[in-house]
Amino acid sequence: MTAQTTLAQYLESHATPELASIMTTLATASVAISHLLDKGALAGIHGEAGGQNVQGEAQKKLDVISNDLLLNALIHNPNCAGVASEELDEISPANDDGTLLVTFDPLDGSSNIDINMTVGTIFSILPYHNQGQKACESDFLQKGENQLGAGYFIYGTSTMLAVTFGAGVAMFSFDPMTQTYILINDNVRISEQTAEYAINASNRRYWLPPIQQYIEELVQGDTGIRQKDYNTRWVAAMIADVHRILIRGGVFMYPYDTKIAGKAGKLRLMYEANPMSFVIEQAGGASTDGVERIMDIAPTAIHQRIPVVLGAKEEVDYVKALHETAGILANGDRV
Ligand code: FDP
Ligand code: ZN
Repeated sequence: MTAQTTLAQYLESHATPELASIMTTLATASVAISHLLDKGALAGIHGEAGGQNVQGEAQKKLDVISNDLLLNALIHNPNCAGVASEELDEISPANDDGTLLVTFDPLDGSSNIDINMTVGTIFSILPYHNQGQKACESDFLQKGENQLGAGYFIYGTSTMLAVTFGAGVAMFSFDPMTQTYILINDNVRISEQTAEYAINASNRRYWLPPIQQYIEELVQGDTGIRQKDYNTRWVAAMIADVHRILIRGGVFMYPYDTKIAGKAGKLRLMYEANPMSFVIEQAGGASTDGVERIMDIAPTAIHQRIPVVLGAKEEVDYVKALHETAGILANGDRV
């Protein structure tokens, strides 16, 4: 039997001591979150915050508990200069001498908790350059290109971790016996082609013409210009849809739509789009808002939303080409 590589051993040779330390903090918090999810209804964590559990005690929603766990752990890590969470309006400064900033979505797909379906924690690690000063929101507003590390913990039928430090993607599986993450693939790759796509088609009438055209072509399958059949998969938790793509390929879209005026897509640039784009690109895929590479976009606000098309490179490039041909920007404006 070959020796197993633990996350700690992997980090020793693939990450700086600072990044390794942040990753260890994130992994420890993920294990606590995973245990709470295992207990499910018995832990009184289902339902809305502000409600009561079966013992009549005040109840917190699990996304709030996960946020608190991650935040408390990170701000006590001396390498962490600041934290931004999808759950909190304001960023949280941590240690002025830290060299790293962390953003996270504590529980992506949280509407899945009550139905016992997959959720996960997405994280992104950025450099911090203003040592000696308290971190503020503008320190976080860096392009995804600057990320030093990113990935996700997925709490599905088993708990897994996918992570990149800019030299490929590694995947780990949590071993409940030893309570450690074990390396299962040190070079995750996704195919440039696919016959599987993920989109919430109920928004169809609100999409821009290039996305309408693209999905129409896929739906026509082997009777249309793509000349092959496509299959749809939609878990409705980005984390699960992206994980599926890492495992067996595909393309995921939450494009711009006109359903709510002034809302530029649903997903968040700093907590969802950038970290997932880093992972997908490092596995050989591509990621765009329809026009620009997501990791080239300069953020303007910490909770900024953005359209997302990511996964199999050929499909992502094709969607980009459709926008170009139509002369349409990712936000619906004309070029
Ligand atoms: P959720 O609101 O449950 O956190 O983060 C947004 C997100 O989930 C994504 O994970 C998911 O892909 C998307 O919303 C699902 O949106 P729809 O309900 O509009 O399909
Ligand atoms: Zn989310």
